[in-house]
Amino acid sequence: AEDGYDLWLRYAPLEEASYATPRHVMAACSDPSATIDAALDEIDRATQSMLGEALPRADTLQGGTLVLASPECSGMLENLPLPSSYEVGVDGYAIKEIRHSGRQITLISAQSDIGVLYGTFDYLQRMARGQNFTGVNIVSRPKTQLRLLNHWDNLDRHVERGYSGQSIWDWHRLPGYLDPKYTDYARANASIGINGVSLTNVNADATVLTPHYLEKVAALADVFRPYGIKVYLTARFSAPMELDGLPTADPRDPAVQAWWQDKANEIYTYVPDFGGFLVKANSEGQPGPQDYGRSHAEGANMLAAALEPHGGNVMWRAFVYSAEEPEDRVKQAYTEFVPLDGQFADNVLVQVKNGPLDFQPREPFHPLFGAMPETPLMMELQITKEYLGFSTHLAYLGTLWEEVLSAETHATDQRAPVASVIDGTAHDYEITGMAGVANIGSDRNWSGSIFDQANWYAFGRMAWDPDASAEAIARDWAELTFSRAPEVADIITGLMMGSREAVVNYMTPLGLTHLMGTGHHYGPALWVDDLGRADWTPYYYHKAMKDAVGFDRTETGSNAVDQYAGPVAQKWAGQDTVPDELLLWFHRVGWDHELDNGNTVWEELVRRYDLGVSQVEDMQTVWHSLEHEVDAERFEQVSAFLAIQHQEAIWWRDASIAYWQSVNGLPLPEDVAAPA
Ligand code: GCW
Repeated sequence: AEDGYDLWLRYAPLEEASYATPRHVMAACSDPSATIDAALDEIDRATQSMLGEALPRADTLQGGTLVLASPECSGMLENLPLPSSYEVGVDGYAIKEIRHSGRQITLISAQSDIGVLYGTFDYLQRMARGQNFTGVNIVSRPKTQLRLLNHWDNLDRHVERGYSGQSIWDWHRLPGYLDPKYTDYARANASIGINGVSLTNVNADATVLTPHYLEKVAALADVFRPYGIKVYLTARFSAPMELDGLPTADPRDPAVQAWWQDKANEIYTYVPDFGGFLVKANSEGQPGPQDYGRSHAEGANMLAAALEPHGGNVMWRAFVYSAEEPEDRVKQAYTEFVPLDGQFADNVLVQVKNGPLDFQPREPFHPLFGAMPETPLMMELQITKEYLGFSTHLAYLGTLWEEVLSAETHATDQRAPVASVIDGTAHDYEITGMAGVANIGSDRNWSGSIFDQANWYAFGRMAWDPDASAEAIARDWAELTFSRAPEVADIITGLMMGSREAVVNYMTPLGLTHLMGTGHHYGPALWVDDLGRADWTPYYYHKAMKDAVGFDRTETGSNAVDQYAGPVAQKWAGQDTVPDELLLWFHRVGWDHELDNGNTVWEELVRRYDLGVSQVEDMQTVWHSLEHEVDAERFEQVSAFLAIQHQEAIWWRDASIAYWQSVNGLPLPEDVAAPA
């Protein structure tokens, strides 16, 4: 059934095989590792599905053989030209058609078996997209080292901000029962280069660190290992107190340090290649080093010291802000972390959300990017759509991520786009990484909707290559998921490329932000002004009054704009130079403030809300044109979700306009259609 379970690994039958389609497959070693076996299995499965029968295995070289080889797997064939580590790094790969011992072969090779597996997935996906392999010559290496999914999954299987069912980790049945889904999950991740998963919620308690759970964690790690995926866990800072009754969790206390060292040693007896800890500390009520007057660096370094002998890393989140702190929320992380630059241990990465607020439909890039040259910064993206309509609204996030990754920080003499900070080139970081908050759950289609699978896919591709094009990724996904017919793939790619801007238009145009319903973050709540916590209150973010709207973050206001490098700050500080998209994020202006296109802010707001609704209508029309190109099951589900999105875009528009009018008393602009 076309229920979405197969994700982008559907391997739809090929009408005709490319001329250079191999006739046999072989690994260049007689006793392949579990990873090479996984690659061979994937080739079986994929060719069975695409070509009607699995490629036969060859044990001697013949013309037309697909050969898998690495330094570990080369014994059976002499003098195979393996790529150098300069070309492919530890886990990149090469796919080449070559002549070897007088035979024409296709060689997938790497410096490691996992590189071969990545190359195999790339090869099979290209085959699925109908690529012709004659003379193929592909070299790919990831630009970041740590490419992680962060699950916000609790042990009771509730997923924080999850919209696709319960957690896929069935803790109750682990370790005795290994759901085959875990293997499919690992395949999907490996197919896009993801090499780590943090299993538990950053808000979870410390239970997962107990032996009873570590056994279960070990069972998952065993399933993932052949696919190159390491397991990480969240480490609640107060764990020594909660699990073993220590009187304190102060990172300077030797007993606390010893506790973490013992705990790390213990974890490695269960999971010898354990990746490390992900930590949310002193943020939204979580315990942390500041409870004892210690800095984030001291806290992170204590955990880092415990992991260091085993080669593990600490990912310390920079998502910190507090209600007691009067400083503008979007400034607080920079204020706290920049002074700590250079103080973190070598195996610590600071994990920073793409923007300074919280995964909004649009934010400027986080000012920490470029501001911590001595501290490896990872980027944290949110794949699950907490603020973008959960799993019913169609919003392809590739464009959102491309926007932030390509933004220029001007942190060095070069323009230093955010991507160059993340891939380590701007500041010569020793370790690099990217994390995505997973949108995966127990739903049959994994992600809650078919189009949300594209966000998982795009995350992996962009973690591998932060300079990748959102459009190219959308097209690859559309071809793999729906159809390799160019007309169909074009239409679906177009639909995806405009989708996020539609959401921005009907929810938070012109730099407005954080106007969603309190707590659940679904639907408009612009009018909420009395939550008792300014930093969670919509009014705090728009500050609309009779004469003006927007948050002044220039010198005359919070001056958050000053946290950016000179050229960026200058541009955004000017009401005439800031792009319209960020106007009300940085500025407070009159409703009659005129924009470049001649509209007043009021007129433009109304126009954009309307545009957002009509963009969703266009998406519906376009989707309906595909009725006969897409299977009925997926067609109907997408259609129904688009209808929900349409209704809710109208809800956003009408509620927003009505609220603004109750404040500014202005009539609807004349040339703009009245809300239905
Ligand atoms: O986006 C906000 C969410 C919280 C989340 C927090 C965080 C895990 O509303 O649910 O908690 O961010 O990133 O820590």
